[in-house]
Amino acid sequence: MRKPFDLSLYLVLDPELCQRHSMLETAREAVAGGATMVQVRHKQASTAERIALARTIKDVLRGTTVTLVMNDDIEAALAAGVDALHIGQDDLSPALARERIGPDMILGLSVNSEGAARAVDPMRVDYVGVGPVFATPTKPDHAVPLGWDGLARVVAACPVPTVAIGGLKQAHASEVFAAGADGMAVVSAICGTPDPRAASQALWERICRARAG
Ligand code: TZP
Ligand code: MG
Repeated sequence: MRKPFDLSLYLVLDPELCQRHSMLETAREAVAGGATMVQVRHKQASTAERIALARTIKDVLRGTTVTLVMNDDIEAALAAGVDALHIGQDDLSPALARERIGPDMILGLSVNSEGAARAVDPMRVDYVGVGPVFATPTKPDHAVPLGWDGLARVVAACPVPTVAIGGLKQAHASEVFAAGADGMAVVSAICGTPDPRAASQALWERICRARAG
């Protein structure tokens, strides 16, 4: 059985932006501030390094309901025993990923178009990351930004819960939820800020307000 998960405030860790605080410290502080999911996204690291980092974050998350996600690396996801794997359109197929991770690990997939959203198989994929909403220097090779209308269209075409990503800041919470997404994913709005706990708290408050309408 897959664990329940909450996409509301999804932190994606980036080693280059996490310089004032380590990735571990950023995760700890963000969770204290309200983050509901934490993704290890460390493109330059080896599988062994990703496993070690995920294990230390897993210790920090013990006793919470926060979902720990590994980006791309199936081997690291399995070895570290994380809750979820997140893959992109250019990674292995969701069918193959599901086969390798088994029935119990949550599987997330990035999509950038209505076509890709419609192609999502809800038997295999548990949630979708939709973006980028805006251009962002955090991911220089990102696809064409969707904007708010594009986000709403892609979200509407998705058969599973969605989390919006790409250039999102506190002030965007109401538009994210108005577009129908179930959560917002951020990198720079938490990583690299002087106080990741305060940044997460501020985002969390905006999200609660946005949800309340
Ligand atoms: N995928 C699409 S945009 C993005 C990823 C990982 C980066 C988002 O970073 P930021 O700093 O929240 O704009
Ligand atoms: Mg990927």
